[in-house]
Parts: sequence; C-alpha cells; structure tokens
Amino acid sequence: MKLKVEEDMQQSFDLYFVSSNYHKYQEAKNILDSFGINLGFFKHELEEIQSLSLKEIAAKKAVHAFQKYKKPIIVEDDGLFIDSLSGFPGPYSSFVFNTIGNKGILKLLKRNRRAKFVSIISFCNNKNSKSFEAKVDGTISKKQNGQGWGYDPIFIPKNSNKTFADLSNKNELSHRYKALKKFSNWYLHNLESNDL
Ligand code: ITT
Repeated sequence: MKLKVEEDMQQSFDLYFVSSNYHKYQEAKNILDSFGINLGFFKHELEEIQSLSLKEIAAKKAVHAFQKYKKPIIVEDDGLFIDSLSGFPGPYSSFVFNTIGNKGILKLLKRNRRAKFVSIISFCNNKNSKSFEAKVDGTISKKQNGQGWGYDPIFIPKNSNKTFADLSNKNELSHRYKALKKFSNWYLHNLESNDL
C-alpha cells in the first residue's frame, strides 16, 4: 500500500485527493477514473473545525489543503446519521468509529434502524471553491456482515439486502459515488469551457 501511495505521488495529476484515509482515496480514484478524471493522492490529516455542518467542515478543509499543496484538490467529509440516535454519530463518525466502533453502534440500536450516509466533496483551486453533497438512505444491520472498512459491514443501502461490505457494486451507488458524480459534471463542464 505504501509503495502504491508513493508511486501515485510521483506522477503528475490534474487533481489531488487530500485525506488521511486511503480507503476513501481508492474508492474516489476508481469512481473518477470511470469519468475520465485521473486523481492523485496527498496522504495528510487535515485539521477539522468543530461544526455540526459537514459542508462547513469540508469547505474549510479544502481551503487549507489548497493552501498547503498549491494544486487543484478535492477533500471529502462523510457522516453516518442514525435516525433513532438523532443523527449521531454524524460529524463525529470518524471519532466514534475509532472508539466504540461497529460493535458499539450495534449495541445502541433497537427497532428503528434507519440511517443515512452523507458525503460532501469540496473542490478548491486558485479560482474556485465549491462543495457537492449527496446521501444514501439505508438501515443498520443487526450484526456485522462482510469485510469492508469503516461502517461498511453494518450499513445496508435502501433497496438492498446486503451491507456495503458485501455488495460488489458499492462504488456505483454509494454516497461517495453520488457526490463525485455531481462534482465531475461540474468539473468537466468548467474544464471544457476553460473556467477552472
Ligand atoms: P479524512 O482525513 O479524509 O478526514 P476520515 O477517515 O477522518 O478521513 P471522514 O471524517 O470523512 O474521514 O469520515 C468519517 C468516518 O466515516 C470514516 O473515518 C469512516 O469510518 C466512515 N466512513 C466514511 N465513508 C465510509 C464508507 O464509504 N464506508 C464505510 N465507512 C465510511
């Protein structure tokens, strides 16, 4: 994995993903490849502001990332929002995953298992900064299923009976896919008309 990261950093890319999370980059790269956008990676944990708004967190992260790398970048902020827990863990999803984890989440839930996964993709270069939001509705499974990363083994998207971890086509329907699709439409259009 380390070799791959270094290899990716030595090439030149039009656009870079800045994150501490290699899984997010891998998925974003796969998805953007399918839209003809070649995505590089800067592995870095950006400082996050305290906010209940994922959009605010992502937009600030994007500006900081651009100031640091001086290249067109995107960052992503995600949150798992569970209905019966009033939207918890939401903006605290990373901290909650690293502390109580999937086991802890499963212990908190009873009958109502509805949840949604939200992704914000924020772009920043020397001319523009813009954010794109998307969500996937779903439910939290009764036990962990599959070997995926993060909350993948407990999140079942709507109209499916499998968790993200067990689905072979997660990258065609996830919150990340939907937000990146919105971003790509905007990015490619503006690139074509020389507005970026
Ligand atoms: P950054 O450095 O990019 O901020 P992060 O891992 O802290 O990386 P986020 O705050 O955006 O990322 O994400 C919150 C957490 O939500 C993340 O750590 C995962 O545990 C989980 N998560 C996000 N997207 C996921 C996905 O597609 N599948 C499973 N878990 C996901």
